[in-house]
Amino acid sequence: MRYKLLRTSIWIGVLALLVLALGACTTVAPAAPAPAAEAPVAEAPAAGAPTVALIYGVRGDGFYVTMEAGARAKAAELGVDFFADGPAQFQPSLQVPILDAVIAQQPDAICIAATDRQALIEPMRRAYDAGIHMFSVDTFIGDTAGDYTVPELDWMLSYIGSDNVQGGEIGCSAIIESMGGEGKFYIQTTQPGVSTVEQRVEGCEKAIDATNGAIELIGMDYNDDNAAKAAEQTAAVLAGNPDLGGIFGTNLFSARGAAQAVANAGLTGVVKVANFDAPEDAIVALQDNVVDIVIAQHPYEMGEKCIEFALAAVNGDFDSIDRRWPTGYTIITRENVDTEEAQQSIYKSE
Ligand code: T6T
Repeated sequence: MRYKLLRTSIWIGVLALLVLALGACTTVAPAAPAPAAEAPVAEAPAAGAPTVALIYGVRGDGFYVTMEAGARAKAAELGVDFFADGPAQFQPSLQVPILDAVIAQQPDAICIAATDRQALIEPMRRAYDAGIHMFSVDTFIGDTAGDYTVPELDWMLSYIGSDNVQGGEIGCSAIIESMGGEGKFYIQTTQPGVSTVEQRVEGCEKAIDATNGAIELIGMDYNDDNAAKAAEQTAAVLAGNPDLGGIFGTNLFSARGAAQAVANAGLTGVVKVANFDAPEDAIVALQDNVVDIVIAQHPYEMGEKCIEFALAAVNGDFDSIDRRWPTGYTIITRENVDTEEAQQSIYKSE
């Protein structure tokens, strides 16, 4: 009975948020796209089929695997030559050489998930200076929260990705609700300088602040996008804080590690977990009560949209490119996990 009430209250909390912000549906619709881009100073389209490259954040991450699948399918549909590459670890020092190698191949456009909001500005600008149309997918660069209309970043044609502040707030509000609105809270995240996870933390802190001190944030650890490290750090926090009530894992690896630590400590159902990202194992953890909400992004759509925009740029149709394309979420709970919509939002693993 207690469990049923708990589940219901999680669901009501999530629904309340969604109803307030966006309407009573588990799909969180994106906000209206930002105005169209101005035509950049870029070279004329190459003869023959245009080529678009996707440079993702890290290899083997279901989120980027799914994004690549969306981009590849859309490229095949629209007659675009497509290739993708990315580093073995989520690190600018490994991603920049890949970007440089891609620039040398002179594609018409690059869709890139920058692994650092500052370190990638200059290398990405090099690509633009080489006449390549530039798009951000997932993460953005700079300090303007993904606003590419500002003069210093107006060479970037679009930022295609989730509203990450909103996502963090949804996840943490749901967990706070399931904690009865009070208690100790902890955040597992990847590394500083990554726009997406930084914004998710910001959204989570908004939810915590809204409790006026009833929820205490006892700490946040950086796991370098490594689930084993996240599990180790979370285990130490659980051991030192037997009254911990809730955890937010800000991405796939952070949440995977946090969930493993909670299960290993025998605290399933006692410590509530908000799981950002939706790989298969997060869905299993949800069904096993180890995590309580899964926030699925729409990476397939990010990949598709970037190819569409890239082709528009190659064709000189800049008016049809939105500077900002938010992709929305599917919020998965134990109530709706078996629906077609929830099942379709689970990330691909290969
Ligand atoms: O959460 C996604 C992505 O949005 C983020 O920028 C990095 O981590 C993921 O790829 C999941 O591992």
